[in-house]
Amino acid sequence: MIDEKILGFFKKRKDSHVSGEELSRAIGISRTAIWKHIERLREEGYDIAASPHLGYKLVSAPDRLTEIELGWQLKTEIIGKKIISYKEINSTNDAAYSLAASGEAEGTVIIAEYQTKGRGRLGRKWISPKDKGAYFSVILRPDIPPTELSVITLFSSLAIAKTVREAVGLPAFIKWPNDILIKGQKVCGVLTELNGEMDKVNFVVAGIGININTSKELLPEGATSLSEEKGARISRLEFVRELFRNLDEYYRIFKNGKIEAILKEYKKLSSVLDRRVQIDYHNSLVSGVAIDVDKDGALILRLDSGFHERVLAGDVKILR
Ligand code: BT5
Repeated sequence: MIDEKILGFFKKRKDSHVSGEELSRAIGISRTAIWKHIERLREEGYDIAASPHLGYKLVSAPDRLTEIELGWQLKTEIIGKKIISYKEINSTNDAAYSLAASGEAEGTVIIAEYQTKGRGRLGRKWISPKDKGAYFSVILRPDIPPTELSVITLFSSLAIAKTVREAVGLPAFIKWPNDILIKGQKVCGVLTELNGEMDKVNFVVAGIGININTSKELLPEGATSLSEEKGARISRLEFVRELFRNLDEYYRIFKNGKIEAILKEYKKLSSVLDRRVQIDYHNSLVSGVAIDVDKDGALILRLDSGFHERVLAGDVKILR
């Protein structure tokens, strides 16, 4: 809280100094205590200049995904109202799941700079190189039956693709159900998990892993990062803050029942629609032309027999 207050002062003053005296009076702790906090912030990567007559001045903040930096004037209504940040964690999805199970509010985000057990679907691994990407999970409490879980993946993917396009200027597409691709390479994956009963969802954890400043050598074959594609380092903080805003906006549109509007945008960015695909679902293969995504987030295939098949999950291979 004190670090937050000190940083708040710096940010309001932008380019001018704040004296130790003023900080001490405003925050209600001694000047020595202020100095100790400044030292701690410096250890965190904040470049804070000190001058004997003028006081302290923030020269630059680190590109760290901390609750203080991410939450600063974020102005979202639901997503990120509370942010809990870690330097290292096993999996943000696991942490969010247990918090949600003990009553944590909707919108809370768990984010980490490194995951020792980042997970994909079906027990697969999500490689999470330290300080390079963004790995976070959002707790949601939507009023939907479990069969509509895919809709959460759907609007999350759309928010990610839109952020990549607008904030970074790269041509991101969505590969149903949960991949974001740039030029056919995976830059982001979404892992949506739920806790519920037959007809009611208690909570959903939407986990997002995105490669931001990650070099290709650290990633599996067929993966890429925003910086590799852009040819420049990306501000992770700015990107993630913008992503929170877009997730917030699409979640609110979804809550207002405007799924058709989301689908319309989604379909424009789909890399599978109108393509011939093969889907691996629980080790059974089905192929056909992907012709639609319905309001539950299911993919509709036109099989060679002419029949339509509705697929709720699976791994898609684009054949042509
Ligand atoms: C996914 O699974 O794509 C969902 C990934 C979700 C990760 C986030 S990070 C925050 C939160 N906490 C977690 O523990 N997880 C979520 P799936 O469609 O099953 O894809 C997994 C496959 O993607 C792996 O088998 C690899 O082939 C590939 N992969 C692994 N790490 C990758 C990376 N960093 N970038 C691109 N591809 C990767």
